[in-house]
Amino acid sequence: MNQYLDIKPEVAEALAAGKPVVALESTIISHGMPWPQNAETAFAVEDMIRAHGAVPATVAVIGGRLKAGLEKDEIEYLAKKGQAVTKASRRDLPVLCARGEDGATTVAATMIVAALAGIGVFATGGIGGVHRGAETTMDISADLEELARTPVLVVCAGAKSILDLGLTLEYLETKGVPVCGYQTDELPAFYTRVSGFGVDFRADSPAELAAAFAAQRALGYPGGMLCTNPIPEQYSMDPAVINAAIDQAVAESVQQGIKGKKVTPFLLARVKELTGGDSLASNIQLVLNNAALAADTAGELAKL
Ligand code: PSU
Ligand code: MN
Repeated sequence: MNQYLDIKPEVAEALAAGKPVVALESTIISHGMPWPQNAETAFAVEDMIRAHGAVPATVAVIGGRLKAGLEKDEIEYLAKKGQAVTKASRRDLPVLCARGEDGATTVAATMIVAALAGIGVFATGGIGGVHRGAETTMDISADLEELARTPVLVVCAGAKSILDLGLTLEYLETKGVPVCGYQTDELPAFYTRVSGFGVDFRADSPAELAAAFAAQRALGYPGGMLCTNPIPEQYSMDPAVINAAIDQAVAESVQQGIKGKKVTPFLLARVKELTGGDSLASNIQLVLNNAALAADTAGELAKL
């Protein structure tokens, strides 16, 4: 096992027994939601995964250790510390390990730790992607590169239109990352079920999704797969309301010269302020929905 990795005993036992395990990220806890909803959601997501027959492994860096599976007090610690925790993507892990520091892992960093631990399925809310204006800023999330190189199935609700969704799909196509729509032919846009962009393939059941990912593994591809799962109808938001908030947040980020790793947390926080509690409630529901699908798919994968 890697010298920096700690696998929670419950997770290690499940992996050794070939039982389904689902990884979860922690940037969503520290940077994606406010206290105390962030801790409540993290616990509810773990409960949802258990209710669907899998073992949850929330990932983070604590004191320089890469944790595959957190204890409740560790989740609470990250949730309370919030934005003061380092947002950790691929490039940040080595320094945090060397210095013995804490980090909340993004999709990219969570995939790295999941793969080191032997976990194949990961549930989250939204992934990073190609930002609007990337043709001049070159702001492209390391999440996309990680999907190209690390063999983990990531279940999300699509990407927020804080990103350029068309360019994000082009990038994934170039990198050979299969993009699945779960029970849909269209890429969902996180708060809404539609985006106007098509996905590569559609899966209508966890078994179908698991079979596609198993085939990708059998082909020996280095990279992962992205499953986009639309937000349940009753929690989806009015596209006009959410898109107005997103447009305003993007304009403010440009005016204020926000750059680098601060861009995404700035946009997420601003969209949340502009839309009040509505977007937070939707965000929580879609993460729960993704957790259930990821757990069911991990269960199907374990049978193959
Ligand atoms: N998009 C969301 N919610 C999130 C994130 C992105 O809708 O919480 C977080 C995830 O952890 C994602 C990270 O991996 O932001 C991407 O950051 P960046 O764009 O800086 O790579
Ligand atoms: Mn970026």
